[in-house]
Amino acid sequence: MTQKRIFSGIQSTGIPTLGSFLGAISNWEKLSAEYDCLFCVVDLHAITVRQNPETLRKYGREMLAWLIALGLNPEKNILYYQSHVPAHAELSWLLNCFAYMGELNRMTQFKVKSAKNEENINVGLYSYPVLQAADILLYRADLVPVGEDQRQHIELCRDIAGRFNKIYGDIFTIPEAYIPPVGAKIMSLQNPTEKMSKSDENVNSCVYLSDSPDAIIKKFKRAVTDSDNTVKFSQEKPGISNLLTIYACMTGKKIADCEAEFADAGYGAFKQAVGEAVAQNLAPYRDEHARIMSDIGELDAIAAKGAKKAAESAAETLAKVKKAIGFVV
Ligand code: ATP
Ligand code: LTN
Repeated sequence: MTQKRIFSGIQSTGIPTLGSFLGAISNWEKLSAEYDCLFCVVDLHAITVRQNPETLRKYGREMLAWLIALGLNPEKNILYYQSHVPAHAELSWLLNCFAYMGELNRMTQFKVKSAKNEENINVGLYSYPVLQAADILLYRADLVPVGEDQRQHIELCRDIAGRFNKIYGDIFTIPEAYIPPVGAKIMSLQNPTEKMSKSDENVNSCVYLSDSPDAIIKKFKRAVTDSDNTVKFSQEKPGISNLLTIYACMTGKKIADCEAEFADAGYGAFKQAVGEAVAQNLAPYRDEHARIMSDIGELDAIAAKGAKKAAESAAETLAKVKKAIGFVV
């Protein structure tokens, strides 16, 4: 039996955070043992928000190096940059003609990002989920491991694929989202009702994977909580619940056991313990990232190899799609 396939992507808009690590990349690493995987640095998506050219290039390479440092073996998984495989943009155009404006108008990420970038609500930002659908459908992915914020985009991808298949026959594989039971939405340390996001302007909101152990511990000490001083998971306590989730993910313990562990501790001791657990867990990855970044030639060679393999697989789907639509072949 052939292995089932995974596709997932991450934007090169900054240094990955503890949120992208727990919500997505750590699961990519776990699932990669059983699946045939493609992991893509989605730099075409990144330019839906204005980017400085040098910074975008730097973040692109850094992101690829993070994926490798976090355990995605380039010999076993296809790792590459989206802009290196033109089929993504090509299928995206075709799918634009099968996506409805009514659907795109409902996308939460579009609403949030347009509110944050009022001066640049571009068409790319609007059709972003269509390009995302193209990413997934090109490779006939069965499973798409993402954080909670991406659930709506995967639903839309399924809808577009189903609509296309209904007209043209069984062309696309309809993918499933894989959203982890714990850690699917890590919240900002400064505003625990908002998602931790690598493009947040407040650096204290995020733990970046590149942060030193000292910086990580300081950020957790400053984390916004409440005045009640009991370590309990509840809707009324978003800050503490977020810290409990992070601690549970880092230690592999159940939330209830974490609550019990800190039942008699104050917030100070709890925050210190969470900070230490995160700092300790992330330290080896940071060293590995530095090692990988010291050989850009090798990193670029990995990306080139990945793009070649991805392009071969994408070409098969694209040819089927074009034939089905009725282009002269
Ligand atoms: P940006 O801030 O540039 O929009 P982001 O940090 O929100 O980026 P990405 O890094 O592109 O998002 O997301 C990569 C993957 O990580 C996605 O699957 C996303 O759902 C997941 N992810 C991102 N942030 C979090 C978070 N705070 N909690 C859980 N999962 C997350
Ligand atoms: N939209 C996602 C990144 C992304 C993606 C994808 C995820 C682009 N293409 C395909 C899964 C599958 C984000 O904002 N994090």
